[in-house]
Amino acid sequence: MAVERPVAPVLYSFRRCPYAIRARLALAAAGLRPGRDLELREVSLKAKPPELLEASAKATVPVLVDGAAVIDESLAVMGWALERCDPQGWLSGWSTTETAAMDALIGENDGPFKHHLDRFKYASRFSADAGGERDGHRVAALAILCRWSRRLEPGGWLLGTRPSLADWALLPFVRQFRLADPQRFDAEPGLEALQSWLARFLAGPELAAVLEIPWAQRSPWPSPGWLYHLALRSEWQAARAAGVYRRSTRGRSLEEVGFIHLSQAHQLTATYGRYYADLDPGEVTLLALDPERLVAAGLEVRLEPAPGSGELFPHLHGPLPQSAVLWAERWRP
Ligand SMILES: N[C@@H](CCC(=O)N[C@@H](CS)C(=O)NCC(=O)O)C(=O)O
Repeated sequence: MAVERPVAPVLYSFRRCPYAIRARLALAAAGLRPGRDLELREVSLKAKPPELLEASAKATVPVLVDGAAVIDESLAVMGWALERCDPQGWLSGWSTTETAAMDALIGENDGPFKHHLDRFKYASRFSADAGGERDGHRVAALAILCRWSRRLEPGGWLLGTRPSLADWALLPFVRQFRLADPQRFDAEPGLEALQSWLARFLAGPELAAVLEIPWAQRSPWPSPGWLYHLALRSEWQAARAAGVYRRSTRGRSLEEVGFIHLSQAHQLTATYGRYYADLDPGEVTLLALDPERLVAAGLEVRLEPAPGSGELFPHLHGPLPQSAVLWAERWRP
């Protein structure tokens, strides 16, 4: 009798998102690994997969889907992970007063600090007077950092002699502040304790691990809800300039074949192996297509059998408009 395997939890994540980074830190600390204990789905924030939108209406990352449960706040994902296993005592072993201090620090980070950080780091998105206001937000964020720095004993952590949930939850945001101007951050007076606090995290293995594969994928997860085309990079670049793509497959045009060869997500690896494996992967671009946008553009996609195997492949009958392309990424076998 076939034994049904439990479906692993799914984590929707974005490599550079500080909220997703802190969730990954906790999941990794709990001993969980992508591929073994959970499925990691890297997303493009500009083109979120339909599965994420269906799971969580607000569709921010991270989102953890565990069976029927949808956890769509990074702190709750951290709690989910540490409830399973908290070997370093991020959450356990602290007094009620210490836990309240942790909550206050995280609240200050997620509230006022993040507010100023965004307006300092992404000034042009928030205001026309980018330059002047930007400095004001930097100063305000810096005042919070100085307060945090004063809490730290030299060589210590926010709540004493070992790192707690607060240190790990704040880390990606302080790192992001530093990344906006690393030299200035490192030379900032009054911040010495926090500078060495951050430097220790930056040199350690935990943060490095969740910024690398398998925790941080370089390309978005190919949703089964979308369609795909493997293109030669040079041909895709030429098409972008023209606004429309008219190649059918490698070495053949839409006019010669009558349609553009597409793949479903599960067919991609085999398609690459059959037609592009002799090329440097950097020469191949993966295009993710939104079937709804193709239909809206008056185009028809038919599932048709491939000669020989009879396997059904989607065929696009018409030129591919750039507007239907959700993302184009270097192919990563
Ligand atoms: N309160 C949420 C915030 C998560 C959040 O805002 N994530 C950003 C990326 S860093 C996001 O997904 N933004 C949605 C978007 O850009 O569309 C949490 O803690 O998980």
